[in-house]
Amino acid sequence: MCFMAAMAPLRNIVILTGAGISAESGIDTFRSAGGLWEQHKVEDVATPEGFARDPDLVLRFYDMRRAAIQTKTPNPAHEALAKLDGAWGGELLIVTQNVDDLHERAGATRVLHMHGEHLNAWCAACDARPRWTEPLIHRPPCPACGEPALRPDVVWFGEVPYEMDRIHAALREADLFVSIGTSGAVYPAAGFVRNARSLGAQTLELNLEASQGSRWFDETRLGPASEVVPAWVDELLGG
Ligand code: BV8
Repeated sequence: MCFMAAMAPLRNIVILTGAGISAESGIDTFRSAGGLWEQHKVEDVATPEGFARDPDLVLRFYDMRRAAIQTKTPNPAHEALAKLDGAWGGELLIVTQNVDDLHERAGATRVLHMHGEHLNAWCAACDARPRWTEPLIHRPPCPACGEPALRPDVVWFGEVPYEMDRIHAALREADLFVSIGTSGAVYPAAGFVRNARSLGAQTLELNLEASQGSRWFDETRLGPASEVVPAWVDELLGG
């Protein structure tokens, strides 16, 4: 049942994206077979404790991914969201769990990286967040303070995601919440659909397969993002 046709006029949209939207660009997801976490125990590479225990392992894990994303390109799903961003007259916020820059490279501007970005570093000495495309394993000096104290600017487990107040303000105003390419395994992102529902928004999930949160969505459309996302955007803009 397509509820879109029966919806009240749409003004404000919040879109949550996860690794699945970048999968067809050749960027590994976390939990699919052979995904990122299978090659590494999460607690070894995506926690402050893991970084303190073995900084070289963690820096190499992120150096490999930072280099990899710079060889990838946006896919039709990123391009469709960028088209929607450019055409949508109401409020629109793309909250991404992804640390790649494919939304921006497709042309989207209203993007919020709640878990940080591969292409930023974060200085533990002076708190600067310089744009960064090179490896960190050799402990390069921070451009701002000169200290060899740069880490990936990525939110690890147990760390607080970025701009939560801005995200919750957008959810409060949302008429439609759309989740794309995420397993619904990690909080607080996995709870946004329930926040949105409780605040009166319609909820739509676009994913390759049912997720841990599918039961909370008014509608779930299954298929690869490169197909289901452009179809949804065309329906929304055409409608
Ligand atoms: C926090 C950055 C406090 C690093 C990531 C018990 C219960 C509830 C919560 C917790 C708990 N114990 C601990 C917690 C908190 C914890 C948590 O949720 N743990 C989980 C494991 C239970 N969360 C935290 O620690 C967070 N911080 O809670 O702080 C706080 C909170 C709010 C306010 C104040 C204080 C911080 C978590 C951030 C961790 N960092 N990433 C990096 O990238 O290296 S997590 C990482 O995994 C992603 O960023 C993402 O968030 C998460 C899930 O990944 P997905 O994007 O969903 O990818 P996944 O592979 O799982 O799924 C891919 C999906 O795509 C699948 O559904 C698949 O079917 C689909 N797909 C595949 N191909 C396609 C496709 N879809 C469409 N097309 C395709 N072609």
